[in-house]
This record gives sequence, structure tokens and C-alpha cells, in this order.
Amino acid sequence: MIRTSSPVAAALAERRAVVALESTVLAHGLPRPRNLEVGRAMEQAVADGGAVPATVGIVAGVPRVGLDAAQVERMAMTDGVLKLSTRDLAVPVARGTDGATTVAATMWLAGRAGVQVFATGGIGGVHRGEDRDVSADITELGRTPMVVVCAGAKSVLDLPGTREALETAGVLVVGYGTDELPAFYSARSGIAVDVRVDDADQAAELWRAHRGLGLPGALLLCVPPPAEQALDADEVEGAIADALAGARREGIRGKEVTPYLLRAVAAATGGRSLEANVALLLNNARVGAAVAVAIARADAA
Ligand code: PSU
Ligand code: MN
Repeated sequence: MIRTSSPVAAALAERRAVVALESTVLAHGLPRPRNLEVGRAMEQAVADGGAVPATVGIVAGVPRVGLDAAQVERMAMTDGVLKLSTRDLAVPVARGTDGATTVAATMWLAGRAGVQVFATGGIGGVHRGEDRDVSADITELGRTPMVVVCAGAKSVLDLPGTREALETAGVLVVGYGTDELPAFYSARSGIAVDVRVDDADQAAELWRAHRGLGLPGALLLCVPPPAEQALDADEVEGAIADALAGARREGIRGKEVTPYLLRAVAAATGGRSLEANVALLLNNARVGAAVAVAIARADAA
């Protein structure tokens, strides 16, 4: 039932490097028309790095690993595309409609298609506040073995709580050139990673050991945002506090919370959080390609 595009299927069959990309960040995480530019630029960054991009989404009821240009545009530019976590995947399939995949849903589909590396921006995690909102990204990271390249979890979340939840779920948290979990918009959180690697070959070596052991969870490869666009942690904290207060006041709940907070922080930082978000997405696509290429090379040796 999962349809793999021909370029992606060919690459997987020949054990060449493939990098999965998600569609929720396009449909719900970035404003139009920037989202479409970023979707295309991430695919280009993966291709420039020597890997085949596989953007994941559901188009007219068909779960697809590897969208073509028109399908990426449809995810980015159509109103009302559902935001799908793993639990929701059956809904657009049953109804023949479209859906954009979050980190969790992208892992489910790409992992089953045989893709080993997935690059995104920030994972979902434990939200701040009293309502015990924990992203199903954590659950999926605990049960689908893949390298997931990210800039940590968005600082709108409870980062220490997210770190603990990852540990409980059995996710290996790896710093890419850092000893600390990045805080998405900024490089540092003061929270330690499990282990550090300093290049793509070391990441590939760690992944091959993880895979060889048959461990169920993900290897979360955490890459600091590019220094030039990264924001100051204290500055962004003020914007986050206001965004959280706004969400509470307006009664924002469930899957609307993350898109709401991202928009509010972008507005409060005069768009600079958006520039940081775009820069880290492209950077993570590049790192994902380098790691996928290193894995393919080591597997062929
Ligand atoms: N991080 C971003 N932009 C996003 C998301 C994360 O910078 O759009 C999306 C991802 O798809 C992630 C999802 O999987 O938000 C988490 O949503 P929730 O907290 O509702 O599980
Ligand atoms: Mn949630």
C-alpha cells in the first residue's frame, strides 16, 4: 500500500543513499510561499549531497515515499491538508484525501519503505504546562529504527522533560559536533546528549552498530542551528513565554498547538525565528545526505 517513487525505489534497490523529508513542516510549519521554496531547497540540498530525496506525504489516499514536484507543491500550497501523526494515517487513506506527515508519520512510512535516514527541523516532544501534551513523535522515535537528523526539540517545549522522555522511549540522543542538545533556534540548552560524533563517518559507524544490534529505536542526530541565523536563547525565551500565554488564552489544543506557537514566535521575533528555522532545515538536509552517503559507502565496503 505504501508507494515508493521510482527514483527512490531504484536507489533503495541499489543500496544508494536516500534521505526522507517530512511534509508537515511544509503544510503547517512554515508560511506560504516560503514553505514551497524550502521544500524544494531541502530536496536540492539532499541531491547536491549525493543522496536521493524522498519527501513523504499522502496524496489522494496514497501514502507516498518520494513525492514528485507537483505533489510537493500540492502539500505546500493547498488549504486543508491534514496534519498526520502515525495514528491518523488511516484516515486520508480510507477517504482518498491528502495528508501531511509529521516526524512520527514520516518515520512510519519511510522506515517501512527501507529508508534509513530522515532529516527534519525540530522533533515534537513534551509540552510545557499542565495538560500533559506529549508528541507521538516520542513514541515513534522509540520504535522505528532510523537516523533522524534534527536541531533538537523546539524550545517552545519543556526541553528537560523531552530529554527524559527520549531516554525512557529508548532513543539514542547524539550530538553532531556538540555535547549539548541544541534548542532549535539556539545552539545550546545546557542539557547533555548521550554521545557525541564529529562527522558523518562517525555517525554512520554508530548507526551501523545500532542497526546491527537490532535495537528498536531511533538514533536522534542533533545538529546545532547554523551560527549565523541562530537566535539568542534569552531573547527567544521572551517570545516563547508570550506565545504560550496566547495559546492558553485562546484555548489552543491538540495538534494546533505546535503550528500556533511557531507562528507566534516568528511574529514576535520579526521573522528572525523563521530565518533560523529555514537555515537549520537546509543544514539538516545537508547533514542527512552526508550521513546517508557515509552509511551507503560503509555498507558497500
Ligand atoms: N518543528 C518545526 N516545524 C514543524 C514541526 C516541528 O520546526 O512544523 C512539526 C513536525 O512535523 C513535528 C510536529 O513532527 O510539528 C509535532 O507536532 P505535535 O507537537 O502536534 O506532535
Ligand atoms: Mn501534541
